[in-house]
Amino acid sequence: MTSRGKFITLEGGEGAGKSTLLAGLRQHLLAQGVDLVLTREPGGTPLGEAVRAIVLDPAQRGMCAESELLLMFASRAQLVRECIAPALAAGQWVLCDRFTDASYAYQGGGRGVPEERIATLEQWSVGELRPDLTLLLDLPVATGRARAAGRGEADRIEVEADAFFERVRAAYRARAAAEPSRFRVIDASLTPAGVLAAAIDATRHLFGAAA
Ligand code: T5A
Repeated sequence: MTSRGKFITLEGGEGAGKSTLLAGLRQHLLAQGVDLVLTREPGGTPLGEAVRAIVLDPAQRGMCAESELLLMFASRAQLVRECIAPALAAGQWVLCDRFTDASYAYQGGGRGVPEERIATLEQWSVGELRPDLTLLLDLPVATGRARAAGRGEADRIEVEADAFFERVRAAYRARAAAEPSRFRVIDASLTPAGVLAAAIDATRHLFGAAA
């Protein structure tokens, strides 16, 4: 019988270095012989990528918090069924750039949507699926925004005020503190090599005693 694969998620504020880490971690896991699926949220499926285009579109400035949350979960419900659950069942590992913690941080912490409402949607669209490991790249808001600013035009969420991103950061840190066995908080102000080394260290237990 095939054993279930491992599910790793990357989280953090804007410009924290998730994409940079994803590339390095991918290389490392492949070198370990892991059969790996990379994906992202919002996105990862044709439906999810269409949702992503809508939620990040600066022209959608009138989007209310409830619509934003439901769109994130529409993308997630599709991704879980079309990609994540089948891959894990087939023994593949899944490395996902953001997952449900982002909804608690951005729509919960950032926009003020009550946590219980997010938990209801999580139960409905994700069921019992939780990451085996969540790497939280933690960085002062100003540093992350300065990094992200180097990439050109800001998307609909990136134009929010610093106070919004401070609430997002606080919500992420609170989640990590509440679930220390799932989260590893990484100091994202380290060099890219330092961040990768910390992430690799955090994945060791997923390989069992042999790694
Ligand atoms: N969202 C998402 C919600 O509101 N709710 C949800 O439920 C979900 C799933 C998605 C947006 O949607 C929101 C959150 C987001 O606003 P995204 O694609 O995840 O967006 O994009 P961002 O968070 O905007 O990700 P970024 O691309 O901004 O940041 P990354 O990937 O964290 O950062 P990265 O690797 O691109 O690096 C940014 C810059 O910094 C440099 C890189 O070279 C690059 O120039 N850099 C470093 N510099 C110094 N030291 C390091 N260690 C560095 N690492 C990277």
